[in-house]
Amino acid sequence: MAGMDQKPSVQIWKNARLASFREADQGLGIVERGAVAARNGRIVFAGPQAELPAEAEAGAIITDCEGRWITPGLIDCHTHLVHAGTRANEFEMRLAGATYEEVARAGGGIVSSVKSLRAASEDELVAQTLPRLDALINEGVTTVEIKSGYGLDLENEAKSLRAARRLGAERAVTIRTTFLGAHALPPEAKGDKASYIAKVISEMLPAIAAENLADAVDGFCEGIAFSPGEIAQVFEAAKAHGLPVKLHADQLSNLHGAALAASFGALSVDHLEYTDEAGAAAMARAGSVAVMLPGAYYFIREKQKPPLEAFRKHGVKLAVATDSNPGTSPLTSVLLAMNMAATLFEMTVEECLAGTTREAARALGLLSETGTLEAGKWADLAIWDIESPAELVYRMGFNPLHARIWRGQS
Ligand code: DI6
Ligand code: FE
Repeated sequence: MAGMDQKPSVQIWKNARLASFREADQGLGIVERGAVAARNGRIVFAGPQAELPAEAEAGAIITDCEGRWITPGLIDCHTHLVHAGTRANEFEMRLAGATYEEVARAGGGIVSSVKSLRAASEDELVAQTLPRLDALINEGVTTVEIKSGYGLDLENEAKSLRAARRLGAERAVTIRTTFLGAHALPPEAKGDKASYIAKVISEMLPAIAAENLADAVDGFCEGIAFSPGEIAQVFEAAKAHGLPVKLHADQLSNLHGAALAASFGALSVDHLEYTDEAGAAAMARAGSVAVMLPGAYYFIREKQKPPLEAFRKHGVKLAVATDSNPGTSPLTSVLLAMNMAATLFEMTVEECLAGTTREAARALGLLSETGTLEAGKWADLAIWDIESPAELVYRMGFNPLHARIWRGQS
């Protein structure tokens, strides 16, 4: 009787307003009287309802959206969602006057999250991360990137990435994993960055690649982390394993990380507060997406804003993400990240919305699968109780999600 349980394979969402974010269209790609049809988890039609092929409706499950807006499912393209414990104590230290760098040098910072993560089992990591993932999912997020970087040895980096992969089995969401071994120096390295980087390259990366635990490789290029030369070695190794790269660059100072990442054809370069125009031009040539992380800028009260004008002038694509992490951005709201990008970085509504859909998909190398409402892509949709798309950026701490569809399933 298996056949009786099978759902009709065509689903249609009618009577909707669409913001398709199709690149071929202007602006948000708005269709006022629109419909989306999906079969077997993929969009087969997205456009004016009047053009919906009549034969598609026979036997289909039809949902009347009653004039609600449909956008592509949101994408959080930069998170450190898998971590253990919190750093609320450091937050209190900083409120009492300590800077992020002072906290890090005092043995706090990333290293304190490393201790917590190493003490947690894979099951505990999954359990601690699920509420954060659910917070994103409840806002219409259908794809989440998750980095390692709090393990800093093979066992614990692999544990983090396995936990991240498991989250994708526990929930109806696409997870992309990133190996961030070059995030910080573990305490046992006793200041020897060269030996640690050698270990990342010769021990950790090969094992992680062999187990197919990572979809990309990231690094933290900063005075308190790793130098451009050290990051270049990691990127060479990533390339040798056929893995794309991305970089935390120019967040606290300008080490020309953006240009370095671009020279390796990075999928994205992230943070970028101190990037100069040459860096922006190099990113444009390489097609690397600039990922704006206003949650970290806000939370550590940075003063320097990323050079949005230079990015626009050179045609760099802009994404927006939460950077969800326990130290500098304990944020699990893509909607609030968009509001911050608009308010703090003066990004437009269109930039913010494209930055959490189409451009976030591009930043993950997933633009052919998701990020816009177009035939052939996964049926990843967010259906909203709003009057206009600007409301998604405008409101603070309010969630107007009506329904979320991941690969055709609600
Ligand atoms: N930049 C960040 O903002 C986070 N990592 C990074 O490379 C901070 C991570 C932390 O402080 O735990
Ligand atoms: Fe980050």
